[in-house]
Amino acid sequence: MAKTALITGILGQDGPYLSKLLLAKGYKVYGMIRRYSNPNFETLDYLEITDKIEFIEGDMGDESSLMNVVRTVRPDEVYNLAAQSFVGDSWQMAKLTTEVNALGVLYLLNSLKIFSPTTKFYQASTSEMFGLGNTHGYQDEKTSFHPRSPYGIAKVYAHWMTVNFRESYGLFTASGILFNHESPVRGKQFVTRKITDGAARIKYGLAKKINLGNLDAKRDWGFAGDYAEAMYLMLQQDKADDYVIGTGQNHSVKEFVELAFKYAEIPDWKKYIVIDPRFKRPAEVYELKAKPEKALKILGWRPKVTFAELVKMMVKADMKRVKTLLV
Ligand code: NAP
Ligand code: F7E
Repeated sequence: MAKTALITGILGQDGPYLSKLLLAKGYKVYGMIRRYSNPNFETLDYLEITDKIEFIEGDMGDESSLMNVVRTVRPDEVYNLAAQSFVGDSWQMAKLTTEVNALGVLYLLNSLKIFSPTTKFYQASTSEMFGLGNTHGYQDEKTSFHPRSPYGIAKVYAHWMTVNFRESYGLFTASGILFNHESPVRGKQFVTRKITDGAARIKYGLAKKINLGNLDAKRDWGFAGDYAEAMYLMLQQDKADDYVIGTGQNHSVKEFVELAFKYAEIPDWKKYIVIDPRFKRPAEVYELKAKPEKALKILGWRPKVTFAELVKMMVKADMKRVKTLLV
Protein backbone atom coordinates (compact mmCIF):
# COMPACT_ATOMS: atom_id res chain seq x y z
CA MET A 1 0.00 0.00 0.00
CA ALA A 2 1.15 3.55 -0.76
CA LYS A 3 2.63 5.46 2.17
CA THR A 4 0.72 8.54 3.31
CA ALA A 5 2.12 11.92 4.26
CA LEU A 6 0.43 14.95 5.76
CA ILE A 7 2.08 18.29 5.04
CA THR A 8 1.06 21.40 6.98
CA GLY A 9 1.90 24.71 5.30
CA ILE A 10 1.64 23.04 1.90
CA LEU A 11 0.86 26.29 0.09
CA GLY A 12 4.14 27.94 1.13
CA GLN A 13 7.54 27.56 -0.52
CA ASP A 14 8.74 24.22 0.85
CA GLY A 15 5.41 22.35 0.77
CA PRO A 16 5.30 22.08 -3.02
CA TYR A 17 8.92 20.88 -3.34
CA LEU A 18 8.40 18.28 -0.64
CA SER A 19 5.06 17.20 -2.15
CA LYS A 20 6.64 16.77 -5.57
CA LEU A 21 9.36 14.57 -4.10
CA LEU A 22 6.90 12.43 -2.10
CA LEU A 23 4.51 12.05 -5.04
CA ALA A 24 7.42 10.86 -7.20
CA LYS A 25 8.11 8.21 -4.53
CA GLY A 26 4.51 7.00 -4.72
CA TYR A 27 3.15 8.65 -1.56
CA LYS A 28 -0.42 9.82 -1.17
CA VAL A 29 -0.04 13.44 -0.06
CA TYR A 30 -2.53 15.26 2.15
CA GLY A 31 -2.08 19.01 2.42
CA MET A 32 -3.41 20.89 5.40
CA ILE A 33 -4.61 24.37 4.57
CA ARG A 34 -6.28 27.09 6.58
CA ARG A 35 -9.84 28.16 5.95
CA TYR A 36 -9.75 30.54 3.00
CA SER A 37 -12.45 32.35 1.06
CA ASN A 38 -10.09 32.15 -1.88
CA PRO A 39 -7.09 29.82 -1.48
CA ASN A 40 -3.96 30.59 -3.49
CA PHE A 41 -2.45 27.53 -5.17
CA GLU A 42 0.24 29.49 -7.05
CA THR A 43 3.23 27.65 -5.56
CA LEU A 44 1.74 24.19 -6.16
CA ASP A 45 0.65 25.28 -9.64
CA TYR A 46 4.22 26.35 -10.40
CA LEU A 47 5.33 22.73 -9.87
CA GLU A 48 2.19 21.44 -11.64
CA ILE A 49 0.99 19.23 -8.78
CA THR A 50 -2.10 21.00 -7.36
CA ASP A 51 -4.54 18.35 -8.62
CA LYS A 52 -2.46 15.53 -7.08
CA ILE A 53 -2.90 16.73 -3.48
CA GLU A 54 -5.82 15.94 -1.20
CA PHE A 55 -6.54 19.06 0.85
CA ILE A 56 -7.86 19.06 4.40
CA GLU A 57 -8.70 22.12 6.50
CA GLY A 58 -6.93 22.83 9.77
CA ASP A 59 -5.28 25.69 11.59
CA MET A 60 -2.20 25.62 13.80
CA GLY A 61 -3.96 27.99 16.17
CA ASP A 62 -6.90 25.63 16.70
CA GLU A 63 -6.07 22.43 18.60
CA SER A 64 -9.38 20.70 17.89
CA SER A 65 -8.94 21.20 14.14
CA LEU A 66 -5.51 19.54 14.33
CA MET A 67 -6.93 16.63 16.34
CA ASN A 68 -9.56 16.22 13.65
CA VAL A 69 -6.99 16.29 10.82
CA VAL A 70 -4.73 13.73 12.51
CA ARG A 71 -7.63 11.45 13.46
CA THR A 72 -9.00 11.57 9.91
CA VAL A 73 -5.74 11.03 8.01
CA ARG A 74 -3.59 9.00 10.46
CA PRO A 75 -0.64 9.38 8.08
CA ASP A 76 2.62 7.45 8.09
CA GLU A 77 4.52 10.74 8.13
CA VAL A 78 3.73 14.33 9.15
CA TYR A 79 5.86 17.23 7.90
CA ASN A 80 5.06 20.31 9.96
CA LEU A 81 5.96 23.21 7.69
CA ALA A 82 3.18 25.61 8.74
CA ALA A 83 4.41 28.78 10.38
CA GLN A 84 4.32 32.54 10.49
CA SER A 85 7.73 32.32 8.87
CA PHE A 86 8.65 35.95 8.25
CA VAL A 87 11.16 37.02 10.91
CA GLY A 88 10.70 40.72 10.13
CA ASP A 89 7.00 40.68 11.06
CA SER A 90 7.46 38.61 14.20
CA TRP A 91 8.14 41.66 16.43
CA GLN A 92 4.82 43.22 15.39
CA MET A 93 3.00 39.89 15.68
CA ALA A 94 4.80 38.22 18.54
CA LYS A 95 1.67 36.66 20.04
CA LEU A 96 0.39 35.25 16.76
CA THR A 97 3.90 34.01 15.89
CA THR A 98 4.10 32.27 19.27
CA GLU A 99 0.65 30.74 18.98
CA VAL A 100 1.26 29.33 15.50
CA ASN A 101 4.98 28.49 15.63
CA ALA A 102 5.25 27.32 19.25
CA LEU A 103 1.88 26.30 20.70
CA GLY A 104 0.65 25.00 17.33
CA VAL A 105 3.46 22.45 17.39
CA LEU A 106 2.51 21.34 20.89
CA TYR A 107 -1.11 20.89 19.72
CA LEU A 108 0.02 18.85 16.72
CA LEU A 109 2.33 16.65 18.79
CA ASN A 110 -0.47 16.05 21.31
CA SER A 111 -2.82 15.09 18.47
CA LEU A 112 -0.28 12.54 17.23
CA LYS A 113 0.30 11.14 20.70
CA ILE A 114 -3.42 10.57 21.18
CA PHE A 115 -4.61 9.52 17.71
CA SER A 116 -1.59 8.30 15.72
CA PRO A 117 1.44 7.56 17.92
CA THR A 118 3.29 5.52 15.26
CA THR A 119 3.34 8.44 12.80
CA LYS A 120 6.81 9.83 12.09
CA PHE A 121 6.97 13.60 12.64
CA TYR A 122 9.20 16.24 11.06
CA GLN A 123 9.48 19.70 12.65
CA ALA A 124 10.67 22.63 10.53
CA SER A 125 13.25 24.10 12.88
CA THR A 126 15.52 26.89 11.76
CA SER A 127 18.96 28.47 11.91
CA GLU A 128 17.21 31.54 13.40
CA MET A 129 17.25 29.56 16.68
CA PHE A 130 21.04 30.04 16.73
CA GLY A 131 20.84 33.80 16.31
CA LEU A 132 24.08 35.04 17.87
CA GLY A 133 25.16 31.52 18.87
CA ASN A 134 28.11 30.08 17.01
CA THR A 135 30.97 27.64 17.38
CA HIS A 136 34.14 29.14 15.84
CA GLY A 137 32.08 30.95 13.19
CA TYR A 138 29.70 28.15 12.20
CA GLN A 139 26.62 26.42 13.64
CA ASP A 140 26.04 22.70 14.08
CA GLU A 141 23.82 20.49 16.27
CA LYS A 142 25.93 21.27 19.35
CA THR A 143 25.88 25.06 18.99
CA SER A 144 23.88 26.93 21.67
CA PHE A 145 20.75 28.81 20.78
CA HIS A 146 20.61 32.59 21.20
CA PRO A 147 17.54 33.58 19.17
CA ARG A 148 17.13 37.27 18.31
CA SER A 149 13.47 37.48 17.24
CA PRO A 150 10.06 36.36 18.50
CA TYR A 151 10.13 34.02 15.48
CA GLY A 152 13.38 32.40 16.60
CA ILE A 153 12.21 32.16 20.21
CA ALA A 154 8.94 30.44 19.24
CA LYS A 155 10.88 27.99 17.06
CA VAL A 156 13.20 27.14 19.99
CA TYR A 157 10.13 26.19 22.04
CA ALA A 158 8.82 24.02 19.19
CA HIS A 159 12.24 22.42 18.71
CA TRP A 160 12.54 21.41 22.37
CA MET A 161 8.93 20.22 22.47
CA THR A 162 9.74 18.00 19.47
CA VAL A 163 12.77 16.60 21.32
CA ASN A 164 10.70 16.20 24.48
CA PHE A 165 7.96 14.12 22.84
CA ARG A 166 10.70 11.81 21.59
CA GLU A 167 12.31 11.54 25.01
CA SER A 168 9.10 11.42 27.07
CA TYR A 169 6.77 9.30 24.97
CA GLY A 170 9.04 7.53 22.47
CA LEU A 171 7.41 9.20 19.46
CA PHE A 172 9.45 9.36 16.25
CA THR A 173 9.95 13.14 16.16
CA ALA A 174 12.78 14.64 14.09
CA SER A 175 13.82 18.26 13.94
CA GLY A 176 15.49 19.67 10.83
CA ILE A 177 17.46 22.80 11.65
CA LEU A 178 17.42 24.27 8.20
CA PHE A 179 19.38 27.31 7.10
CA ASN A 180 17.86 29.76 4.57
CA HIS A 181 16.65 28.08 1.42
CA GLU A 182 15.14 29.80 -1.56
CA SER A 183 13.55 29.15 -4.94
CA PRO A 184 11.46 30.81 -7.63
CA VAL A 185 8.41 30.36 -5.35
CA ARG A 186 9.99 32.01 -2.30
CA GLY A 187 7.67 34.62 -0.74
CA LYS A 188 8.39 38.10 -2.09
CA GLN A 189 8.92 39.58 1.39
CA PHE A 190 12.10 37.54 1.87
CA VAL A 191 15.22 39.35 0.77
CA THR A 192 16.31 37.01 -2.04
CA ARG A 193 13.01 37.02 -3.90
CA LYS A 194 12.53 40.72 -3.18
CA ILE A 195 15.83 41.29 -4.99
CA THR A 196 15.22 38.97 -7.96
CA ASP A 197 11.65 40.18 -8.46
CA GLY A 198 12.84 43.79 -8.10
CA ALA A 199 15.71 43.32 -10.56
CA ALA A 200 13.34 41.79 -13.13
CA ARG A 201 10.89 44.70 -12.69
CA ILE A 202 13.70 47.24 -13.10
CA LYS A 203 14.93 45.42 -16.22
CA TYR A 204 11.50 45.66 -17.86
CA GLY A 205 10.77 49.22 -16.70
CA LEU A 206 8.12 48.31 -14.10
CA ALA A 207 10.15 49.59 -11.11
CA LYS A 208 12.92 52.10 -10.53
CA LYS A 209 14.52 50.91 -7.28
CA ILE A 210 14.58 48.32 -4.50
CA ASN A 211 14.41 49.44 -0.86
CA LEU A 212 16.50 47.21 1.40
CA GLY A 213 17.73 47.10 5.00
CA ASN A 214 21.04 45.63 6.14
CA LEU A 215 23.18 44.71 3.12
CA ASP A 216 25.95 43.30 5.32
CA ALA A 217 23.92 40.44 6.85
CA LYS A 218 25.29 37.06 5.78
CA ARG A 219 23.24 33.94 5.21
CA ASP A 220 23.94 30.34 4.18
CA TRP A 221 21.55 30.19 1.21
CA GLY A 222 20.61 26.90 -0.48
CA PHE A 223 17.92 25.65 -2.85
CA ALA A 224 14.54 24.58 -1.38
CA GLY A 225 14.35 21.49 -3.63
CA ASP A 226 17.57 20.12 -2.13
CA TYR A 227 16.32 20.80 1.41
CA ALA A 228 13.05 18.90 0.82
CA GLU A 229 15.20 15.82 0.18
CA ALA A 230 16.82 16.27 3.61
CA MET A 231 13.39 16.45 5.32
CA TYR A 232 12.36 13.20 3.66
CA LEU A 233 15.62 11.44 4.57
CA MET A 234 15.24 12.38 8.26
CA LEU A 235 12.00 10.39 8.45
CA GLN A 236 13.49 7.34 6.68
CA GLN A 237 16.02 6.70 9.48
CA ASP A 238 15.57 3.98 12.12
CA LYS A 239 16.05 6.54 14.88
CA ALA A 240 14.62 10.06 15.16
CA ASP A 241 17.22 12.78 15.57
CA ASP A 242 18.02 16.44 14.88
CA TYR A 243 20.07 17.60 11.90
CA VAL A 244 21.58 20.88 10.73
CA ILE A 245 20.98 21.40 7.00
CA GLY A 246 22.88 24.04 5.02
CA THR A 247 25.55 24.44 2.35
CA GLY A 248 28.48 25.33 4.63
CA GLN A 249 29.04 28.62 2.79
CA ASN A 250 27.60 32.05 3.34
CA HIS A 251 27.22 35.27 1.37
CA SER A 252 26.11 38.80 2.18
CA VAL A 253 22.87 40.39 1.00
CA LYS A 254 25.10 42.74 -1.00
CA GLU A 255 26.72 39.81 -2.81
CA PHE A 256 23.25 38.47 -3.63
CA VAL A 257 22.26 41.87 -5.10
CA GLU A 258 25.45 42.10 -7.18
CA LEU A 259 24.96 38.66 -8.69
CA ALA A 260 21.23 39.11 -9.31
CA PHE A 261 21.85 42.37 -11.19
CA LYS A 262 24.64 40.69 -13.15
CA TYR A 263 22.32 37.88 -14.28
CA ALA A 264 19.57 40.41 -15.07
CA GLU A 265 22.20 42.27 -17.15
CA ILE A 266 21.66 45.57 -15.35
CA PRO A 267 24.93 47.51 -14.98
CA ASP A 268 25.73 49.50 -11.83
CA TRP A 269 23.40 47.93 -9.22
CA LYS A 270 24.19 50.71 -6.71
CA LYS A 271 22.02 53.13 -8.72
CA TYR A 272 18.93 51.07 -7.92
CA ILE A 273 19.34 50.17 -4.24
CA VAL A 274 17.94 52.47 -1.54
CA ILE A 275 18.89 51.77 2.08
CA ASP A 276 15.63 52.05 3.98
CA PRO A 277 15.56 51.88 7.82
CA ARG A 278 12.06 50.34 7.69
CA PHE A 279 13.69 47.07 6.61
CA LYS A 280 16.26 46.98 9.42
CA ARG A 281 15.42 44.74 12.36
CA PRO A 282 15.30 45.62 16.07
CA ALA A 283 17.84 42.83 16.67
CA GLU A 284 19.72 41.43 13.66
CA VAL A 285 21.23 37.99 13.14
CA TYR A 286 24.44 39.15 11.48
CA GLU A 287 25.88 35.93 10.16
CA LEU A 288 24.86 32.29 9.81
CA LYS A 289 26.87 29.43 8.35
CA ALA A 290 26.01 25.75 8.69
CA LYS A 291 28.32 22.86 9.38
CA PRO A 292 26.13 20.05 8.00
CA GLU A 293 28.59 17.20 8.66
CA LYS A 294 26.12 15.04 10.60
CA ALA A 295 23.60 15.16 7.74
CA LEU A 296 26.32 14.32 5.24
CA LYS A 297 27.50 11.36 7.33
CA ILE A 298 24.21 9.88 8.56
CA LEU A 299 21.65 10.94 5.94
CA GLY A 300 24.04 10.91 2.99
CA TRP A 301 22.55 14.32 2.13
CA ARG A 302 24.41 17.02 0.29
CA PRO A 303 23.21 20.16 -1.50
CA LYS A 304 23.36 20.08 -5.30
CA VAL A 305 22.55 23.66 -6.35
CA THR A 306 25.30 26.24 -5.77
CA PHE A 307 24.76 29.84 -4.65
CA ALA A 308 25.39 31.20 -8.17
CA GLU A 309 23.04 28.62 -9.73
CA LEU A 310 20.36 29.53 -7.20
CA VAL A 311 20.57 33.27 -7.93
CA LYS A 312 20.54 32.58 -11.67
CA MET A 313 17.51 30.26 -11.37
CA MET A 314 15.54 32.85 -9.39
CA VAL A 315 16.44 35.77 -11.69
CA LYS A 316 15.57 33.72 -14.78
CA ALA A 317 12.17 32.72 -13.37
CA ASP A 318 11.32 36.29 -12.34
CA MET A 319 12.43 37.71 -15.71
CA LYS A 320 10.16 35.20 -17.45
CA ARG A 321 7.22 35.98 -15.17
CA VAL A 322 7.61 39.78 -15.25
CA LYS A 323 7.85 39.69 -19.05
CA THR A 324 4.35 38.19 -19.19
CA LEU A 325 3.03 41.21 -17.24
CA LEU A 326 4.04 43.50 -20.10
CA VAL A 327 1.58 42.15 -22.69
P1 NAP B 1 6.21 29.83 3.97
O1 NAP B 1 6.40 29.96 2.51
O2 NAP B 1 5.98 31.07 4.78
O3 NAP B 1 4.98 28.83 4.22
C1 NAP B 1 4.42 28.67 5.49
C2 NAP B 1 3.02 28.10 5.35
O4 NAP B 1 2.44 28.01 6.66
C3 NAP B 1 2.07 28.93 4.49
O5 NAP B 1 1.52 28.12 3.51
C4 NAP B 1 1.03 29.40 5.49
O6 NAP B 1 -0.27 29.42 4.99
C5 NAP B 1 1.08 28.31 6.54
N1 NAP B 1 0.51 28.80 7.80
C6 NAP B 1 0.76 29.97 8.43
N2 NAP B 1 0.00 30.07 9.53
C7 NAP B 1 -0.76 28.97 9.59
C8 NAP B 1 -1.75 28.51 10.48
N3 NAP B 1 -2.14 29.23 11.55
N4 NAP B 1 -2.32 27.31 10.26
C9 NAP B 1 -1.98 26.58 9.17
N5 NAP B 1 -1.06 26.97 8.27
C10 NAP B 1 -0.45 28.15 8.48
O7 NAP B 1 7.43 29.07 4.64
P2 NAP B 1 8.52 28.09 3.93
O8 NAP B 1 9.65 28.93 3.46
O9 NAP B 1 7.84 27.15 3.04
O10 NAP B 1 9.08 27.34 5.22
C11 NAP B 1 8.46 26.15 5.70
C12 NAP B 1 8.76 25.97 7.16
O11 NAP B 1 10.17 25.90 7.36
C13 NAP B 1 8.28 27.11 8.07
O12 NAP B 1 7.89 26.53 9.29
C14 NAP B 1 9.52 27.97 8.28
O13 NAP B 1 9.43 28.65 9.51
C15 NAP B 1 10.59 26.90 8.29
N6 NAP B 1 11.90 27.30 7.80
C16 NAP B 1 12.04 27.93 6.61
C17 NAP B 1 13.30 28.24 6.14
C18 NAP B 1 13.50 28.88 4.80
O14 NAP B 1 14.58 29.41 4.56
N7 NAP B 1 12.52 28.84 3.90
C19 NAP B 1 14.43 27.91 6.91
C20 NAP B 1 14.24 27.26 8.12
C21 NAP B 1 12.98 26.94 8.56
P3 NAP B 1 -0.81 30.59 4.06
O15 NAP B 1 -0.43 30.15 2.69
O16 NAP B 1 -2.24 30.54 4.35
O17 NAP B 1 -0.17 31.85 4.50
O1 F7E C 1 16.29 38.07 5.60
C1 F7E C 1 18.35 41.11 5.59
C2 F7E C 1 17.65 40.74 6.89
O2 F7E C 1 13.82 37.87 5.52
C3 F7E C 1 17.64 37.69 5.37
C4 F7E C 1 12.97 32.72 6.87
O3 F7E C 1 12.70 31.73 5.90
O4 F7E C 1 15.30 32.16 6.91
C5 F7E C 1 14.39 33.21 6.70
O5 F7E C 1 14.60 34.26 7.62
C6 F7E C 1 18.58 38.80 5.77
C7 F7E C 1 18.30 39.38 7.16
O6 F7E C 1 15.29 35.82 5.84
C8 F7E C 1 16.10 43.24 3.72
O7 F7E C 1 17.87 41.72 7.88
C9 F7E C 1 18.17 43.27 4.31
O8 F7E C 1 19.52 39.59 7.82
O9 F7E C 1 15.20 36.87 3.66
P1 F7E C 1 15.05 37.19 5.09
P2 F7E C 1 15.60 35.46 7.37
O10 F7E C 1 15.23 36.54 8.29
O11 F7E C 1 17.01 34.98 7.42
C10 F7E C 1 15.24 31.56 8.22
C11 F7E C 1 16.24 30.45 8.27
C12 F7E C 1 13.85 31.18 8.60
O12 F7E C 1 13.65 30.22 9.33
C13 F7E C 1 12.77 32.13 8.26
O13 F7E C 1 11.51 31.48 8.28
O14 F7E C 1 18.40 39.89 4.85
N1 F7E C 1 17.64 42.11 4.79
N2 F7E C 1 17.24 43.96 3.66
C14 F7E C 1 16.36 42.06 4.43
N3 F7E C 1 15.41 41.12 4.64
C15 F7E C 1 14.18 41.34 4.12
N4 F7E C 1 13.23 40.40 4.27
N5 F7E C 1 13.89 42.48 3.44
C16 F7E C 1 14.80 43.47 3.22
O15 F7E C 1 14.50 44.49 2.59
